[in-house]
Amino acid sequence: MKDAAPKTIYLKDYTPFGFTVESVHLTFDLAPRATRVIAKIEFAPNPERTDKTFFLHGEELKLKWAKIDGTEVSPVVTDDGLRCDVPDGPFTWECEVEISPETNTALEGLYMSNGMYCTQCEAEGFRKITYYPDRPDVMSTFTVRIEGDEPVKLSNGNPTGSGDGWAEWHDPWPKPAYLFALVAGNLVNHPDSFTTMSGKDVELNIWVRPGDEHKCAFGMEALKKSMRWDEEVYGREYDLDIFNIVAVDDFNMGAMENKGLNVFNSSCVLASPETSTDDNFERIEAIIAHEYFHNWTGNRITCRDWFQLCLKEGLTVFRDAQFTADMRGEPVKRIHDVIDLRARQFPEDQGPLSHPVRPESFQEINNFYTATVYEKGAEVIGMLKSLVGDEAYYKALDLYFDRQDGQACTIEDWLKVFEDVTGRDLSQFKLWYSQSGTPRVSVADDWSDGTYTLTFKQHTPPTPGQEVKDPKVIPIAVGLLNPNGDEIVPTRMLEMTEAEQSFTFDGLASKPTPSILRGFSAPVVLERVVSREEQAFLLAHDTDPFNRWEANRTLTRNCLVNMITDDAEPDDAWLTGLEKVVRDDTLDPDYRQLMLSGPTQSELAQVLFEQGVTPDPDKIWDASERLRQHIANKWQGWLKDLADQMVVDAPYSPDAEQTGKRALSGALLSLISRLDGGAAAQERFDTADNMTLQLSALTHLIRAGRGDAALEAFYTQWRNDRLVMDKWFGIQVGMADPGVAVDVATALSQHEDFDWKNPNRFRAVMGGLAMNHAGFHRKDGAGYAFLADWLIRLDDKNPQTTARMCSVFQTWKRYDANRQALIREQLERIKAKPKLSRDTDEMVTRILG
Ligand code: 0A1
Ligand code: ZN
Repeated sequence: MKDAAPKTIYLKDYTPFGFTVESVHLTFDLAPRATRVIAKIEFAPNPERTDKTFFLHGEELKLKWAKIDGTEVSPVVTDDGLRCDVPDGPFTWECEVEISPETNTALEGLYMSNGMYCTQCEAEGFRKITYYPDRPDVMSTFTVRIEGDEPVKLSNGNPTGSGDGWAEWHDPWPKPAYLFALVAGNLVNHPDSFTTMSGKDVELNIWVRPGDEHKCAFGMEALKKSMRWDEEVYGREYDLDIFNIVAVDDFNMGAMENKGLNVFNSSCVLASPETSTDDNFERIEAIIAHEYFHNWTGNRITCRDWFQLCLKEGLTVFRDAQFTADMRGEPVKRIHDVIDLRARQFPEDQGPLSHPVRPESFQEINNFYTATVYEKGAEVIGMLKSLVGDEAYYKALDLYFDRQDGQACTIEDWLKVFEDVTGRDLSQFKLWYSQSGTPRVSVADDWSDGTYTLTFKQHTPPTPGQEVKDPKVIPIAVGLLNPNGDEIVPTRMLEMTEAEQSFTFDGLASKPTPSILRGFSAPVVLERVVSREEQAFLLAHDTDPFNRWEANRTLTRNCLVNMITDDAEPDDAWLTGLEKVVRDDTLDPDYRQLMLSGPTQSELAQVLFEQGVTPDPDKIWDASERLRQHIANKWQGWLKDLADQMVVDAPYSPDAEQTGKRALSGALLSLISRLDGGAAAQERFDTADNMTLQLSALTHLIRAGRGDAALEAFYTQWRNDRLVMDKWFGIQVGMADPGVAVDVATALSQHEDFDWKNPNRFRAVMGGLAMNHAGFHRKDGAGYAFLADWLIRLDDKNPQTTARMCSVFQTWKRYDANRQALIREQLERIKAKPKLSRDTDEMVTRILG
C-alpha cells in the first residue's frame, strides 16, 4: 500500500548492486497459509560497486531466522526489505520466511489458483517469496527443492530428482529473479517432443487442470512451430532438456516467459473449436510464440533495469508479429496490428498517460507494461529494420546474441550492434526511445516538368513532461501510380530526418498519384487532405495492400464524420468502390472482411476531437448504426449469395483460409441481420458447431434485439466452461444498446457466476462496458460511477488489474464539460479511497494530470 508520499524512481539514478549472486538454493515447504521458504544464497562483492549497502528486497514476508556463514544475524527489517552488516569478502546468506499463498489475491509472488500453487514474479514479485536483490541485473543460477503432497511440482530448468513428497530442479542458465517460477498441484499434461536443429531432444508439456486435456493440442502445435521458426529465421535454438507450459485460471496478464516454465493465463493457451473463436486461436498461437521467443530475447539476454523493458518486449512483439505474418499472411497481420496500435497505443501516446518507449521515471513498474512499451517498441524495431535493410538487420541480431548473451542490457547496447554492423550513427534514431507522443506528418506535393516533389513536415505535439520535441528519423515508404492506376515508381523508402524535407521523383510522363506511408512504415499520424476521388482511386488501384485498405478506412471515417457533423447522407460513390473490393473473389476473404471493418466509435471520437468538434457518443453511435443500415439496404441484392460462398464445408480448422471465410461471412451476416431481423443469425446459432460461428451469430441476435433465448441457451450449454462464460459476460455488455449497457453490466455484476476476483471475469464485464462507447459514456455518468465503484472494490484485492483498468478513463478530456466533470468526480473518488494501492494511485494521478 502506498506510503505517505509515493516514491519516484529515475533511470538516471541507476547504480549496480553492491554484490553479485553466485548461486541460489531454495527449499519450499508448501502449505496454503504457511509456506516455508528456506533460501541459501552465495554472495560476493561486486567489483563494479559504488555502494556497499547490503539491502535485500522483501514484502509481506515473516522472517523466521537469518544466518551469514552459518551464524545467526539480526537484520534491520522494514516494509520493503532488510539491511544487514556483511563480511568484506564472499559469504553465504541463509534465511527462512513464511508466506501465505492462499490469501494472496494480488496474484503476484506465490499464490493459489483453484487449489494450485503458482507464481508470478515479473516485475517485482520475487520479493514476496524471499528476501533477495529483486532487480533484473542480478543474475544467478537457481536450484529449487519443492516439498508437498501435490502430484506435480515444477520449477525452472531441468528436473534433477524427485521422490515421495519432493522434487528438485536446477536451472543452469543464470537468470534474474523475475524469471523464477514454481507450480505445484493436481495437473495433467499433454506431452510431446521436439528435436532441435543440432539434434537435441527436448521434452515438451502443456500442464492443465484435469478436464482441460482436450484443449492443449493446438497450443502444442503452436509451440513446435515457434521453436522451428526461431531456428530458421533467427538461428536460435532451445537450451534446456524440457520446456513446460502451465495454464492458470487466475492471472493478471496474458502469459509469462519464466525460464523453461512458461505460465499462461488459461485464456491464452487453452483452445478447442467448440469453445474458442478463430481470433482466440490466432491470439494463442501468437502468445505462445511470444513467450517462447523470450527465451532468447528476454531470458538469455535480459534488461539491466525496468526502464529497459522495451529491450525485451518491443523486440519480442516484433518477432512474434513476424512469426504470425509468416504463418497467416503479411498484409492482414499488418492491418490487424495497425488497427490495434491506433486503438490502444495512439490514445495512450496522445493523452495524459503518454510516456517514452523507454520511460525515464515511474512509481510502480507494473503500470508500464503498456502498448507504448510493447507495440510502439515493436514499431521502432520495424523502422530500424526498414532503415538498415533485412541483411544488416539479421547481421546485427547475430551480433546482439553473440555479444550480449548472458547479460542484462540497455537500449544503448541494442543500438550499438546496429551501429557496429552498419557504420550508421543512430543518435537521432534513438529519439524514438526517449521522446513520447505520436508524430504528425503533413504532406504537400508539386508537379512540374516531369518532376514530382513531395514535401513532408513533421511535428510532435507536447506530452506530459516534454514540451519541446526534436525532429525524428521517419522512414516513409512511398510508391507512385500513373493515371491508369499502374505503378510507375515501386515502393521507395524515403528517410526523413529534418523538420521539413522534400523528395523528388524525376522523368515522369504525367502527374502521379502518391501512395504514402505504405505498410504503415512509421507509427505516425499522416495529415494529408486527400480528395475523395484520389482516395477512391487508391482504393481501386493501390498495389500496396495496406494502403489500399487505408484508403478505404479514410473514406469510411470521412463519411461518418460528415454524417455526424453535417447530417450528411452516406457517400454512395465510395460504397460503389467498396462493393467492388468486397465482391472481388481474387482477393482473400480476410482482407475483404477488413475492408468492411470501419473505425471504432472511440477512434471517431478522437478524430472529431482533433478536428475541434466535441464528440457526442450518442451521435457517433447513431451515425455508425445508420451507415451500417444504409450499406445493408444498398447491398441487399447480393449479400446472401456472397455469404453462401463463404460457407466452409471442410472440418473445422483455425487456419488462415477458413478463418478468413468465417470472418467475411460473419461481417456479411451482421448486415443481413439488419434486413431479416436476425432470422439467418438464429439459424446459424442453432446449427453452429464451432464457437466462431456460434458467438458471431449470438452477437447479431443481441444487436437485432432478439438475443434473450440464445443467451439463455448459450448459458445452459457452457455454464461449466469458464473461458466460454467470460465471452458470455463480455458480449452482453459490449453488444448491449448504449441506453441499457450500464444496466446490463449492473445485473451481470450481481450474477452468481460473476467471480470478480478472477481477472478474466472482471475484465469481461468492465472491459465490455468500456468498449461499449456510447453505453459507457452515458450522459448521466452512470457508466463512470459503476466502473469506479468496482475499481474501488477491487483495489484492495488486486492493485495491478485495478490500475490497468483505470486507463479506460485516459481519453476523458476529449468529451464535453459535463462528462469531463462526471469523470473527474469518479477519478477523485477513487483517489480518495483510504489505503489506495500505489499502482492505482499513480494511474489516477497521472490521468487527472
Ligand atoms: N513478460 C510478460 C508479460 C507480463 C508482465 C508482467 C506480469 O505481471 C506483472 C505478467 C506478465 C510478457 O511479455 O508476456
Ligand atoms: Zn513479452
